[in-house]
Amino acid sequence: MSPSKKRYLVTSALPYANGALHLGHLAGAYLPADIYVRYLRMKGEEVLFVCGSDEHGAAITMRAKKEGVSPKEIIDKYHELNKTTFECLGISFDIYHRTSDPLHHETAQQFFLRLYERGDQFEERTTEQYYDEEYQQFLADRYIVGTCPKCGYEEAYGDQCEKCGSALSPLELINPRSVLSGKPPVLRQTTHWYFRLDKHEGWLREWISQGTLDGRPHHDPAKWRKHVVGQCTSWLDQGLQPRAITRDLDWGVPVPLEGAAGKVLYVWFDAPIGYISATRRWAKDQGQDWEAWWKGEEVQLVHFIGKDNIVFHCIVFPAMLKAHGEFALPVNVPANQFLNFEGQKFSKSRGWGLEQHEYLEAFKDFPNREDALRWALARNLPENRDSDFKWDEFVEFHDKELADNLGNFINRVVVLTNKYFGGKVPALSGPWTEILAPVRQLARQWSASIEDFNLKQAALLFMEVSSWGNQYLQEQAPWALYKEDKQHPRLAEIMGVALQVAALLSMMAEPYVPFSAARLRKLLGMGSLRKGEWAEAMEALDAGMPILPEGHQIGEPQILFAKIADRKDDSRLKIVEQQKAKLKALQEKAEDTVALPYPPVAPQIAYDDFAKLDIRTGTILAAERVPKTDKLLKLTVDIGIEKRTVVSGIAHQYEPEAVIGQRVLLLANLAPRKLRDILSQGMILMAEDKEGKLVFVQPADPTMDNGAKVS
Ligand code: B3M
Ligand code: ZN
Repeated sequence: MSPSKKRYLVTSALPYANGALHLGHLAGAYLPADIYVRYLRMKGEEVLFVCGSDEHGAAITMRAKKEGVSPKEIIDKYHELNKTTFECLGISFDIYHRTSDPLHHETAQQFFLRLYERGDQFEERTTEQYYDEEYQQFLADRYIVGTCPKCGYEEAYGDQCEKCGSALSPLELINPRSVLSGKPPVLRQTTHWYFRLDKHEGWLREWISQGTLDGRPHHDPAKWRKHVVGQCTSWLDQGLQPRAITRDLDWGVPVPLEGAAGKVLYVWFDAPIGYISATRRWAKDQGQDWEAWWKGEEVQLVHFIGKDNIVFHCIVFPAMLKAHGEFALPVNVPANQFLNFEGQKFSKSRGWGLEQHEYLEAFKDFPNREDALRWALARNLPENRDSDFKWDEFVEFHDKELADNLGNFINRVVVLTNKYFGGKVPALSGPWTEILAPVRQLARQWSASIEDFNLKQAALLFMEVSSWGNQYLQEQAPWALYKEDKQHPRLAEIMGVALQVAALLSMMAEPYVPFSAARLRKLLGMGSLRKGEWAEAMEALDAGMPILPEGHQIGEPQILFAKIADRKDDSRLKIVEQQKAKLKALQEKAEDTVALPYPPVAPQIAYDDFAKLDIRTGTILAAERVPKTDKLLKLTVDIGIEKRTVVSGIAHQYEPEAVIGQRVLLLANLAPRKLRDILSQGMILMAEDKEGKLVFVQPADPTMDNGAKVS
């Protein structure tokens, strides 16, 4: 249990300073890291916990454009908001740095130059990229929108279609437009530096699958989460390619080379280096040596992130560190899956979810708001699968576990110790160490679970210790003995045991509910938690010594947790009800908008009316645009028995080449009509969705003959 000689450098993903963070972010990368470092500190380990704002990239400049302000105004605003919100929630970073700090620019540039000077890590490539002539600048992927080639969505971004989820490159977009000028961009040549990730594939594979580095054991791969290893393996299996690590942009860390004016480092190149510059800034302020935290055998680097950042932390950044040399690689990257909110994904545009600062604001009169949230999230962390935040569980976890279980036990211990012994810890007597054996066992499991990043399991073990305490008191019923004899010899043993359990709980509470832990310790007269106190307590118990010695004075009884669902005071439950009502309204609105755009079903017809329609299966053989029209295609359709010419109003969505060979259904006995001098002999059946998107209706089996009748 005693601390190791290791140095733990723990990081949480650097959030973009372009907006507020929601509860899913908190559960993903910040709360778990905080639980872990608070534990390490009380175990007596050397630990440094760094984070900060990611202030570069198109995420920031787009936001600035949207709000009509400078990028600097955006980062200053959201850096401050996120920093103070984390502080309020007790996320105990040693430093919350920012990548706009000149020290970061310097660190990132030095890093880049070191790789550049190695000669074999970078490659220069000249390619054609979109350029906005009016704004005279190259366009980042997010600055180009156009029609998705996969699904036809017209507002797809240059890197991704938000409608169908396909990853895209800007050159694939149909009818691309610049977000800046709204005009079609032109292609221009530009030169960039590419990081030769392909050269790192071999050792990365061994490192990920076996946990070996340079032929030596580095970490235990069995302790990495399966989904993390799985994602890395599938990436490696696809083969690593050189990746562009510079961009044409006027916001970011300038590329420190001659002739690179107007170019900056790609945000995902400089952001992880932010962990290093945060360490440097902290060390500078403390008069310490930053390198001790990044270089050498003792360094234990651990990255807490969400699953969307796995590849950058497990493949790209390790490759950068290795290419640089000297730096330690992460011993674990306990990436979390996603948290949903009442059964649905968080969505800023729909207003579904809750931001951290909104939560704090809504519950501002609730004295235990920080821990209530921390507990509800910790209790249900999305460690190996997505999990769901539910308001009813938020209430239940707080009231049943913190208030009824933990609060009740502590209250009994404090009340009874005051009553029987004037608030002084009695001399421990009897077989108290044996009685405590199951608790010590649970406490050891708790430690091991946290060290293995099973933080949710450790939360449950913490509650188990509290349940053990309640059950112990219930079974021993010291109140009955006291009634019998105020000096009953067993009272000291029972209360002595219960007090040690309470002392352990005050420490086990610290990583999860630190605000309550502090109040609990005050109640037990324990003062503020010292570094290494957990290890000392466990050693004391193992040596048959109590944590709270005889004669130690505890405080007066006090309620630790006011319930949310409190019959006498419904103010807290009311806030929860308001939150639920807000979601219900959103849900109803969403259901309405989905239902509306399609027309109601038309008036009934007789079967004979339907039987008049002669619909046949067919194939489009040829297609061409009807000159001087936007919408019309002239099609030649084979319907088995004959070929038909049909004019169809789909040219705004389908290129002629794209429809040749398309199977269709054709209404064959529609009276012919002349459109732009072409006689159209029939009509192709199409379905139209609420966005106006048209799709062909066709036989589900492609081997079906042309000419078959539909009825
Ligand atoms: N800012 C992306 C994100 O916030 C990015 C993380 C950087 S960690 C070095 O999800
Ligand atoms: Zn799409």
